[in-house]
Amino acid sequence: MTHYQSNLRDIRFNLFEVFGRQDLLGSGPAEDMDRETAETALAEMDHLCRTKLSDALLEDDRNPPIFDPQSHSVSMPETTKMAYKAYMDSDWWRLELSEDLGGVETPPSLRWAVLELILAANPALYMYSAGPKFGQLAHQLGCERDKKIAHHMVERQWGATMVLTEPDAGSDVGAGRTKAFPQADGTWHIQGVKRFITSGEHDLTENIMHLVLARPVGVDGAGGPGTKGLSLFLVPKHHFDVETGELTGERNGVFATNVEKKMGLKVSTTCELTFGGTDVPAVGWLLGEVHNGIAQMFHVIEHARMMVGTKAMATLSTGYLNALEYAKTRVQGADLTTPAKDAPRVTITHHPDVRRSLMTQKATVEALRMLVMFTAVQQDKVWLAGHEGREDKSAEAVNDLLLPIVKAYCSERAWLLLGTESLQTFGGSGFLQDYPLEQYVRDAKIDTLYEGTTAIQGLDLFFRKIVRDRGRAVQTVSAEIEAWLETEGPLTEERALLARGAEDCALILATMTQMMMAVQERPTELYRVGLNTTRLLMCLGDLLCSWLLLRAGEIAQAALDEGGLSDSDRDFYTGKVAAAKWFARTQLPRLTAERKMAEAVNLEVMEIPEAAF
Ligand code: ST9
Repeated sequence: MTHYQSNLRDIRFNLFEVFGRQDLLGSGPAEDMDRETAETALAEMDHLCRTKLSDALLEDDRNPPIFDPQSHSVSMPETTKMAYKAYMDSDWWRLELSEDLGGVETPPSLRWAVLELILAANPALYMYSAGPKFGQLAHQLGCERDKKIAHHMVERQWGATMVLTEPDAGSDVGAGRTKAFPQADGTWHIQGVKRFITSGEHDLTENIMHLVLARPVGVDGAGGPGTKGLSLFLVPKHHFDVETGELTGERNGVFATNVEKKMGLKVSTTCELTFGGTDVPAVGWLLGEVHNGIAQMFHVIEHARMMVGTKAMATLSTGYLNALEYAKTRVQGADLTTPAKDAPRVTITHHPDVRRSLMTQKATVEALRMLVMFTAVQQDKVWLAGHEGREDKSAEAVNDLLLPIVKAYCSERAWLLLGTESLQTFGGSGFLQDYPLEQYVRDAKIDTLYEGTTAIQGLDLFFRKIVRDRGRAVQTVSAEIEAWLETEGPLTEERALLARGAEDCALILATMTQMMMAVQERPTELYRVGLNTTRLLMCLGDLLCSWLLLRAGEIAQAALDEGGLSDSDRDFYTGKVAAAKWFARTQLPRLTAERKMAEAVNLEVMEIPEAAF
């Protein structure tokens, strides 16, 4: 039986009952993607995940890829190879591509809804299969040559990687030392060592296209210090004919020089790549023939941050559903109100603390799904505007604001709850490999780390997405929450909690803004801001999630009030109302305490000597 469990009912509820995505389907740019096709995509992807994609995740955790340092090659386990082939044969990855590259125009909200499924079943497969999507970027940003290469990347289904990190340049990408030397024929030779490269080496595809940040040498106006001096290069593993895409049989000078041994997600290779470390030069092309590397790479990073948040949510979803299934059958102890020694034993769902745990898991994962979907709705607006030849700057800014929250809040909440609640539901059995939870915990930890740690997301949120934006996007979202609070709705107690929570968040923000204003006078005020950036991110996550769940809860309450529901729908809507109330009542009151802590932050922790730690 597969480890993978999905909640299609909740995904459909979000898409169609809360966010009205059917209005985008079957017309305009998504003419070929009508509601029926969307439903088919969800159902078929779910079936594929259940039958062909999910088993490899667990099996190959125990049987990970094998690295041969002599040949610098990786042999992937057969199970993963078969699963990968099944996914590529299914063509569902084409939902992420535009029509001119052989894709099916699909609103981002539906794409992320479908991707949630594979990210729960086998996230490594998604990452290995992302080559065509990288091709989309090369097509979008590239010159005529790059567009040809992009077509090969899609048609020949090459793998691809994002290559930023170096041994001494992790969060600080601008410290990267890899160099790029221009050649007379217009190509570049790349030299340096890159680390932590996801999917950097494998034998799933005939070629791998590396998108590499490197610092040009001896070129006017390029190659300066920091991130702005980095340019982006397309560097293939194997040389090929640019016109036809046929491999020439020659190896390019980029080699895997290590594959990391990791805590989790073992089937996804994490490689050290050495460029130009032998006699064979690592030849690349400058993407778009412009020196604008970090901005170009951020197209990939933004997509990957959304992907990581969605992956975290998806893992918590399958984790919770596994825990729920176990709890419904696990008989242990008597009901708390029947203390007699010979009282009948009950399933653990009868115990208050198990109910607390299950409802916390349910409410959180449903909240995270809504956060992902709400963000994807902003992407829908940007996507639609693009197709109509205009820009939606407001939606772009709100999407930018939400991305660090999706990435960091989803990953922190998911990792924590998978360990403290989902695994815990199994008691000691959760520690065993008989159940998938111990692996989910290991696999999900990386989500708080890669694609920018939680600390980086907190800095990005405050300094770039709020201060630099002059608070416009945050104001747009808070106005939306306020407008909702002004409407009438049945969950009055929880609405009052939300109003209080919104005030607390506004006060945290005001406190941090005041600290910023005092920086000229006292530069160390920046430390006080820095001591609050992660707190702010998590608080905004709590607030947004509470609001979204309450919106869902009131829609569910209306359906219950209207009546005429099937048993399963009645249960579903009852659960939605309960989850909304639970989350608001357990999370929102904490915001007042967080606000007080934010206001009270002082510099003591910065002033004690390092040796005192
Ligand atoms: C990794 C791999 O961890 C993990 C898994 C990979 C899975 C791969 C599969 C995914 C599939 C994806 C396919 C996608 C294909 C794409 C499709 C698209 C059609 N937003 O503040 P400054 C830019 S990899 C946007 O001064 P510092 C901006 O251009 C490793 N842009 O930064 C800005 O210029 P300006 C992941 C942003 O102090 C410029 O950068 N590593 C943003 O120089 C400079 O900005 C990391 O994530 C943003 N939020 O550098 C690194 N921020 O200001 C983490 C910056 O003029 N570290 N830019 O606009 C950071 O993010 C740092 O904050 C830093 C700081 C490096 C940016």
